[in-house]
Amino acid sequence: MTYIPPEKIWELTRQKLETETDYKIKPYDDDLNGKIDLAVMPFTSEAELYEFYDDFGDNKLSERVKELVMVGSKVVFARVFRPEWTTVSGSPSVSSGWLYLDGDPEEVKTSSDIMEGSWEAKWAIDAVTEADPVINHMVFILKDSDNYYEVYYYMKSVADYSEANLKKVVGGSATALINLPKITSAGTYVTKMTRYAGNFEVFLNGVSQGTCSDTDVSPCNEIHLKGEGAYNPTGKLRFDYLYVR
Ligand SMILES: [Ca+2]
Repeated sequence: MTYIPPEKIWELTRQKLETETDYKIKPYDDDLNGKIDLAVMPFTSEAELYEFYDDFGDNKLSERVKELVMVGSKVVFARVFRPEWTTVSGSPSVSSGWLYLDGDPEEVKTSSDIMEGSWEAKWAIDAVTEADPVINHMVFILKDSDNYYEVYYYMKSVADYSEANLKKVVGGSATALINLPKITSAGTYVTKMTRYAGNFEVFLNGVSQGTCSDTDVSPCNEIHLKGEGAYNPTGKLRFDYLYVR
């Protein structure tokens, strides 16, 4: 029997989904060797393809519910669908489809090997004050705790006291790669980071905030989401979804 590596199975599946209009993917584990998390039922509508997809719609961080999810009229098909998250610190909670990281700190992590693509997260903050920060770390590419790329928001109600950037940490030393608009008020935000051939671009609410080239951190082993700000518990940092494609 010929060995097909998992990434090749995904590529073949992707080609099949993209080229056939009346496809039938057999149930999970039947002929995909369990390497793909979500099987698509016999179906004739279009699929929305993701490398990684989590909507927190099952209100869980572990023992995830792998139900069929639609985005508009398209069925979600993901190489990694609703992954298992491990709590790094605090007591993260999930309710009404939102992941809450509103302790000081609260952090979760999951495995990821994705070095290229488009990471998008929708998140919200209920309150921003002058006195105490709420900090949002979206660590989309992490090799280890001293080497990673993150989108970082240190939020207060006064811009001079706030900070926002795409940051790289190499050997424990941080460098801002792209400065982003400071967030000084409550609201719901969509942050997207793209990276192709080492070229980063970051978007806030669909608007590009700049580009840069960097290849110092490799490979990727994990994604982390981390909130800080128990001094401002009304902040309630939370995430609606995170996906990569
Ligand atoms: Ca959600």
